[in-house]
Amino acid sequence: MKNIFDAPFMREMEKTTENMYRLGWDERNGGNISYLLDENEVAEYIDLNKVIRTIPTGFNASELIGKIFIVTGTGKYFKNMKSDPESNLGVVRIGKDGTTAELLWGYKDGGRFTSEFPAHMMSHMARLKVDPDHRIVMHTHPTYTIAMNAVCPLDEKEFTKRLWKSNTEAIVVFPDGVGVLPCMVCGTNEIGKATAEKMAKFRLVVWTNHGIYGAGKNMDEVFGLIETVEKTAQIYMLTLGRVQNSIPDDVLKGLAKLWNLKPLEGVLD
Ligand code: 2HA
Ligand code: ZN
Repeated sequence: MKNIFDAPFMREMEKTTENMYRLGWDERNGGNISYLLDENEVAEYIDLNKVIRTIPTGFNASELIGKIFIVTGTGKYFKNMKSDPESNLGVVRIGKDGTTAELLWGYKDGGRFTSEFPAHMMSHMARLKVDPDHRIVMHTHPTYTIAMNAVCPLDEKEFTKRLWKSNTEAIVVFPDGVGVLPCMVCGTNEIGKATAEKMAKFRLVVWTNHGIYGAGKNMDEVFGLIETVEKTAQIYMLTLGRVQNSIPDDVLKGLAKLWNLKPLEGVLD
């Protein structure tokens, strides 16, 4: 067996959570990541026949039976991921009943996966239907995104348009736009279902007064989506009420043409 602490997926989780903490997005235990792993790759590092314990999930994830994820732990701090991955992270496999998770590695202190496990797993199910290469769901609390969401209407097309008009990179990085959910109780199956419904269409979903979800095929893609929203929201908030120059619609259309993008419908028309 190879040493799991050297596994590329472990390094990616450590590096990403460290970056997110450094950027001030993940105070205390804020934020969570789940990463769908390749079974053959995981088998190089851990014995897949040895289940440490089973953990009920409280929802049905039958579409994910047998799939293996590395997931941040509930109550755990991104700040501490790298110094003690075995307590702060877990590798889990969705059990044959679809309603339990089999712990294969980690959560060493008796812990369990993030309280947002429903939103993560339901989002994985939704994204895998539209993108077979999909692997990662990332949730975080970026300051300016939350601030901008608080001063904008809940209408996701309006929110997307305000982002696109503030920074030319925005439409290029997320032509598919940003979904917006109203303020809801987090950590529930209900917010999980609502997030997954948005994920059928969007790779980015804002949770009003809380944070953002991103999804994609690798860490760079998902991190890049969220950091571009956050940077753009920062520009929006720094200029709020004093804007002299916002990006004209014909420049946005020009960018879409140049990069062969299909912008979210109903925003520019
Ligand atoms: O676990 O971010 O949404 C901390 C959170 C809950
Ligand atoms: Zn959160």
